Amino acid sequence: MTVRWDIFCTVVDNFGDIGVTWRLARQLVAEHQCAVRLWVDDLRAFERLCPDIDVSLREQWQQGVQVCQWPKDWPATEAADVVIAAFACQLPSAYMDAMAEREVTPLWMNLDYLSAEDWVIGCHGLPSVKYKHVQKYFFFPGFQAGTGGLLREADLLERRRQFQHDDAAQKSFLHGLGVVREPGARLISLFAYENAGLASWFEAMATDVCPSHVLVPEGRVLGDVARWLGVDGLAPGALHRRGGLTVQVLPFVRQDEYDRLLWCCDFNAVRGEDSFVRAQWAGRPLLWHIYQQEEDVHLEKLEAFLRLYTQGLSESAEKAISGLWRDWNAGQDMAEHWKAVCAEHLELAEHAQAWCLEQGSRADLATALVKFYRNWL
Ligand code: TRH
Repeated sequence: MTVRWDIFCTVVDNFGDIGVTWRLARQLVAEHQCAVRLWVDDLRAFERLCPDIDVSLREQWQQGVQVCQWPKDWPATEAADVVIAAFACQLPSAYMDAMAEREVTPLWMNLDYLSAEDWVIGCHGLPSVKYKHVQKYFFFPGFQAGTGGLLREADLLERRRQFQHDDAAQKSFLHGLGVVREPGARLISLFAYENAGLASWFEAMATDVCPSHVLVPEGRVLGDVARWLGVDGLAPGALHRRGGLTVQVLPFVRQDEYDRLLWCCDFNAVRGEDSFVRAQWAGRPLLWHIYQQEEDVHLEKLEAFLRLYTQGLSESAEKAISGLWRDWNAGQDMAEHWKAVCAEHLELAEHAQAWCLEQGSRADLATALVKFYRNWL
């Protein structure tokens, strides 16, 4: 029998909430033959990463997933076999009653935010609160054994490998975005929040003998880029040169295209949660702009990830990459650590591949969720 899943997503801000739940929904349908409804409260955010979405529809099918607008007046609907509340979102009370009224109690899980902190292992899979007799469980993504793993489609790494070995495919993909790769230039993608450290990084690239070509999808960091360039505003298609640095603004592309953009680049600056994971699957060195939280708790998450990620690196490569990440997340001068990262590029590139392979050898998050359900039954 087909297992029915309901995934609930409230878009707090940005694109991570919908980015993660949309990926998970598609994978459950495509690889685990589940029937999935994805309840989303903001279809406009969804439309940015999946332009096929029709924001006027209450219900629509996209890639085998039933996408439903999360209505203000909750309709009478039966609860599914498995219910996922993404990132601690609050389910409609009528839906919670529907869960409690089911003849067979559903499995109810909270899909949590990603963290490399050790406590995650101890909390993953534990019971959380109850609604009537319906028990909720914590499900934590993570990088280590004992966590729920990372979202990764079954064929992802093979598709990525083939693409990275196919110069013509990369050229044609970049061409479609209006990008012509300059011979010898480092190709860098930049997806970040506002960042005061950007000027020092761009300055370092502009004065470097090795040219850099930075691709910036439309988004929050563009204001800092425009300020550094000394221009009034920036829109997709804009291209500016300063010394050895070429800056090019790209449109915000659909999720699958964003993956390919990451696969093409020698270095990827990413942010939040989903692009951060996708950059790791690209197998290339990366820079993470972590989502800022109150009382700087995000800095502990940053350090926890660095502790794991940098294992096995030489002292100089570890210092270079950790230093750069800390500078970026503190909005500080990046010049010194950027130069060090460039000097360590070969080691960091090999390390990124090895990290990707190691993470790729673990069960992916969708498979882990399905297993959790089977074991719970
Ligand atoms: O948009 P984000 O900053 O989302 C954040 C984080 O998830 C954070 O943890 C959360 O608390 C906050 O939202 C509310 O970064 P993230 O997670 O990388 O999500 C971006 C999504 O956008 C990801 O799925 C990739 C996608 N994307 C595209 O589809 N096309 C693009 O051109 C780009 C740049 C991104």
